[in-house]
Amino acid sequence: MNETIFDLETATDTGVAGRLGISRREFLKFCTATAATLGLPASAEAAIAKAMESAQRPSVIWLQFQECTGCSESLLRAEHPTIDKLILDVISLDYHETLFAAAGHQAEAARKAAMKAHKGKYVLVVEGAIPVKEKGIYCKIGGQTAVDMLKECAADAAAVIAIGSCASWGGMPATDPNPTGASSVAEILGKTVVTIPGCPPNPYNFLATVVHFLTFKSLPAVDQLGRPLFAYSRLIHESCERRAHFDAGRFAIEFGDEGHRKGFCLYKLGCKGPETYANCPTIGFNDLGEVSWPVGCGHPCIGCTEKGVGFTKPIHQLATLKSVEPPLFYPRIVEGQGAISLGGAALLAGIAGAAAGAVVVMSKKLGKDNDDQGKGGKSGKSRDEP
Ligand code: FSX
Ligand code: SF4
Ligand code: F3S
Repeated sequence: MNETIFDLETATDTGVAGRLGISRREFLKFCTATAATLGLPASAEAAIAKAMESAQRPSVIWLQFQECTGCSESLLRAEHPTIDKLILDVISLDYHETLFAAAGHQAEAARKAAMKAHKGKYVLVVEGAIPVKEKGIYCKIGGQTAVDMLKECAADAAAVIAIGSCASWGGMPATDPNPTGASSVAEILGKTVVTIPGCPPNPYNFLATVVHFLTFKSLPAVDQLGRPLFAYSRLIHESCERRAHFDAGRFAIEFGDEGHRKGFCLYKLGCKGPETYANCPTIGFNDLGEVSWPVGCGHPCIGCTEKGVGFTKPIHQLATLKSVEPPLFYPRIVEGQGAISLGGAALLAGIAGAAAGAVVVMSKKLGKDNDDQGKGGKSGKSRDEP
């Protein structure tokens, strides 16, 4: 059987790239990076590019309940190529309270119309927790409780994605004593849904999930909490740029002390990286380089992606060490140093998820001398620089 060959060289000249106002090269780089984020081989680039070129944009209904809108904000603030443009190009956002120009009855009518027109085919994205105490009166939209609106919209959805920690497991609104009975999407629907926790979540994890759905017509593999394995299968502690200091017993003890200024490990300041599953250190936020994540900026991870850790454990409480074994992907700081190409790193990282993270960590760790480690591994360069 002859398969249709998708021509990467020509297909995007007038397609997504043209619509977004970015170069074809930038678009293909994005497809490659998304494939790596998803833990897929580079050959998946063509399939991703083809799916994103498709004229059939899935209808998305985006609900917002008990939250701060940080999830939407983080999506809109991402750059290179601007993720908001990408998202709005590959999906048809038919209902979003913050972004809609419409208001009141007009907005609600648009939601109902989209649900009817795309029955069984639309993607439902939920941001924020859902209060259940006092029959759900603590969050109402257009006179309807959040509980009822979620159930109504989920009934005919092709897929449900809970974005942010609030929707994923209750997050900040569910903090003890949880006066409103803030609950997760899965608790309300009584089934596992795909969750993208984080407060806010990393927009690339959401985008990669949507691209997976577009490309393969299915959502990515998830763990028992609904978190995509490509993003949440590794502890932050495994990929952290300060891990060599942890292994060497070099810790910041107080904010601003010598260890803190030198970029030592933040474990004794309460860093929850050792019990938090997320890819923050490997993909960072906002394309600002390797300091653009909490620990990179000198603040302990508070475990915002992890139920029972974020907004639950006091910030200065020591983390539970879920794994004490040093990572496989970089040498101890007392060992000799070598050099490795990105290609070689990718090969060793394999394709089983978080490959991009492994590449970044290996490339950062190998080829650096002990003195550089003592400075916290900060080169001042962006991730894209050699
Ligand atoms: Fe929650 Fe998202 Fe934190 Fe805020 O809306 S995960 S409070 S960043 O916005 O839901
Ligand atoms: Fe990094 Fe925190 Fe682990 Fe230290 S404890 S290595 S700062 S994740
Ligand atoms: Fe959250 Fe920790 Fe990442 S606080 S953003 S899970 S580094």
